[in-house]
Amino acid sequence: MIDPLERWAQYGEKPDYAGLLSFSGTSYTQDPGELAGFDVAIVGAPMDDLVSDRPGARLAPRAIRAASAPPGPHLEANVDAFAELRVIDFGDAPVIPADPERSHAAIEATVGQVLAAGAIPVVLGGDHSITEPSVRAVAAAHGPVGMVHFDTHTDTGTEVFGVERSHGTFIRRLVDAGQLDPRRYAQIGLRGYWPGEREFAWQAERGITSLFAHDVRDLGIREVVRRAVAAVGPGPTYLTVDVDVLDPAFIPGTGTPEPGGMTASELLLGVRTVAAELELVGADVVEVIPSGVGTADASALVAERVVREALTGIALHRRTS
Ligand SMILES: [Mn+2]
Repeated sequence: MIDPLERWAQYGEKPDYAGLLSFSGTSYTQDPGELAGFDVAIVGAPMDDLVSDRPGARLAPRAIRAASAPPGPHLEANVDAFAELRVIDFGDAPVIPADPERSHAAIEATVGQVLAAGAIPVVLGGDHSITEPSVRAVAAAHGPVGMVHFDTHTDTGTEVFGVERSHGTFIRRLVDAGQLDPRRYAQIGLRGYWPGEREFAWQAERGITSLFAHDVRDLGIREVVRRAVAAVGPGPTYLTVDVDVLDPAFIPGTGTPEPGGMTASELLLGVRTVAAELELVGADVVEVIPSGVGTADASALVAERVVREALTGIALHRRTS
């Protein structure tokens, strides 16, 4: 295990731009035997072979790690997640360029190692297809999961350009395989022009809860999240955040941008609330295309804060449960 802070120990923090690249400067290991005792492990899933529009999300795990922030208490939630949780960076899954099936197998195996150690995996995508192997591993450990899914799109297609394994189909595949419980599944932030009647009919038949971007606008984020939390309820729950749920103003780099989205403020509060109120057993943030270096990368920066809000919520959840 490597502690990137070691050389700056007397200051209690290191400059974001210096030293080994790990999430928030946490300790780093690639040895599953060293995961014991950790509450959360960060896993990179750097693949974007299954995106239907703009590629580049394979570069996101490094960019999110580089868009870091100093440690300390969350000023609104009044909790320091890194003081209350033991968090480790478990490195990247050994993905294979241009071989999405083997990359998915590598992601499932690496997330499985985190779960076997009793830690919560937090996965940095990658295109949104990486949620399929990640949830598969989580369901193998915990049984079928509930889910809160922030996204512009439902990702419940049967195929995209005739391709069944895609960043637009993994939700249907997980529901059909029995790994995602549709009655404990809520989507937040839907808008735009896809999918169509057939997909929404399929969703309605299975009891999936759909909350749209116009619901966030008309009801407010607190009420929308309250409805999602009520729909999901008790039991193991997975959080997936496709950053294209944000308005492109907040996320200059993403695979399939759609105007008219949520603000960063709404998303960060929503993620923290979901993590605090539900029983999170896994999470991911996906579809970030880096567009700058370090904290100059606004897309990676907001994704880094999404992960921090999830960690803050997990810390709050453990205080009350
Ligand atoms: Mn998506």
